[in-house]
Amino acid sequence: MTGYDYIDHLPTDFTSAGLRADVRSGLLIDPKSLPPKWFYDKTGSALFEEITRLPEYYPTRAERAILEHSATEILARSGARTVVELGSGSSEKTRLLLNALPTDDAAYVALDVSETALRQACESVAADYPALRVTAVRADFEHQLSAVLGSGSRSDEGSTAEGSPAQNALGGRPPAGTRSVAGIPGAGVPVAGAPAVGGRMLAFLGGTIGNLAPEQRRRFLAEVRAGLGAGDSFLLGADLVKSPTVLVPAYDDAAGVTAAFNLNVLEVLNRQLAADFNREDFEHVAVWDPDEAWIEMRLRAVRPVRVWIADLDVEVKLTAGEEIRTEISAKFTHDRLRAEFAAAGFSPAGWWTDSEDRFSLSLWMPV
Ligand code: AVJ
Repeated sequence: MTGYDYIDHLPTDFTSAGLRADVRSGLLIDPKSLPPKWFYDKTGSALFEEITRLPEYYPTRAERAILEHSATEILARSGARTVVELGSGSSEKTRLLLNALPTDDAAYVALDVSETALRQACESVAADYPALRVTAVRADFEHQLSAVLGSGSRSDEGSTAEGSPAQNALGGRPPAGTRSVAGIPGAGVPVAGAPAVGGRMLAFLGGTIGNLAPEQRRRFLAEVRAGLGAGDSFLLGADLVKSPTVLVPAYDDAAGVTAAFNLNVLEVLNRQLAADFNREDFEHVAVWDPDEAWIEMRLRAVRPVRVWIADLDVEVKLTAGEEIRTEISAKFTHDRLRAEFAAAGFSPAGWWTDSEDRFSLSLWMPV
């Protein structure tokens, strides 16, 4: 196997249409907010990679330590031959999971919204794991999971409507001759990302689940559950509740990288929507909300601000001190995760933390 297959599930106007809708529903009402997914343009993705190396930002290192220690055990418990990763980004930590896959007849499917990130990651994974079947799927995991996973396990094959390419991306074997040429989008062509035997382990690493508000999270877990069948499993990386003296600096580092990451979203709006935000008008704020158990990142106007968003033909006004919420990053306890997964129809199959109990990996099976 050389190269990788590429499937694009996103409409071509995904970015512009989604960003416009989010700006309308987030900045034209009070209190103001923007979803965190717009952080990750080229600059934002590079700044995030820099964040993961900061002394204050422990989650990436803690998660990597768990994977280094326990990836083999996790894979053995899951019984998976296919790893499907949601929000794969650079796929860097994922390699620790891939190392633990069987060397024959195994597959890796990476899902991300960024074509650049997907292609870079899958190209290098395919080069370093020549026996692995690698598929890149450009999709929004919050809204397109059922299209990507199909509904239920592959043992449902034949009993469910799997005729449409959109439903067949990862589930079953493709009709002969329908594999796309490696690296070339195979216009609507079903591509088998999964081998015929062995379960699929859906991996959602990094603590990104913390970006979802409780109701969003509930819907997400329900969709994951609906997409998994017998033999499949879900591996979650989740950051744990701890002292604000550790949490707050992780989101407000001394070098100001997180501040630059937060402020960069204004440049995204300037470029994508022809807005005229001036980043000097805002300061980075990170606060711990103990009732919600989440970190909130905000951009606070340091003076009265008027911004013209040309593409939307609207003006946004902020008073001095007014804040735009740009991210929530929820932190969890073992009990909380167990309760939410039980409510979504999962049973626990494993729990691993780093030596300082800062971060968790947990494995769940559909009931
Ligand atoms: C990529 C969502 C896991 O919430 O810790 C890092 C993003 N924001 N610093 C997180 C982030 C500020 C990160 N996630």
